[in-house]
Amino acid sequence: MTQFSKSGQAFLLLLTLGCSGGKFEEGSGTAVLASPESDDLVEEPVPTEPEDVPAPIPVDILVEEMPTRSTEVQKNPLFAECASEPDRMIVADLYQLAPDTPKLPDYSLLKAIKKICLAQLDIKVRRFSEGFPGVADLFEWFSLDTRFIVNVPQDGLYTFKLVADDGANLYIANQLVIDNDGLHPAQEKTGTVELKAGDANFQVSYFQGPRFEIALELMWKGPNDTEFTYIPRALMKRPLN
Ligand SMILES: [Ca+2]
Repeated sequence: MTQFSKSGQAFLLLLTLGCSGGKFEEGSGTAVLASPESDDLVEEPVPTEPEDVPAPIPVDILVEEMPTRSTEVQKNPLFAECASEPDRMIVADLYQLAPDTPKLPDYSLLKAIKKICLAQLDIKVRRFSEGFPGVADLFEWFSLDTRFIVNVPQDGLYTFKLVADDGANLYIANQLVIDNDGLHPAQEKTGTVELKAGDANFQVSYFQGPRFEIALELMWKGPNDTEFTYIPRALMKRPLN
């Protein structure tokens, strides 16, 4: 919205209030109002054709037209409560790790803090300072054990690519397909496996070492594909337990 139209609406609002409150002196030809940019009083001419004046826009509509960046982040967070996001099929147990943990933990020795859900494993290298829903300030030394079901479209050889900062492993049907474990900046590893058509249990175990950067991307290339793509969300389901 331009400064001109904003000050025009403020003017009209004051004009309306002035007329209804009886404070406006009829026939003076000018109205005194406060500029939105300063406390100085300015004079502006009063329109002579009041029937052409549009109604002032309500203040609450003006406020709604100006979204902030923080509301955008809240609308599509990386990690969300599973109950509030039923379209997110990747379920992750969140664990806190001891500082200086050098590799993926033994989950049987830890207790998960909570469950969260992701829409896709498409987290390119980025700074992570948002924390998790209900667990603020956890930016480093955490692990996500993610699970989901993929409806494999046809029999054949599938190649997977796993990019992680820090470490991550891919398991399909409890078999290790890619080992990209350890403390490191974003690093890519690939692995090939023969799959049958139908549902397969996927597990991507991930951990973040020192703050702030994170990355976690899983892509695949099927028997007829020439390029890697993310696994289509339409082929994913939440795990049974
Ligand atoms: Ca890191």
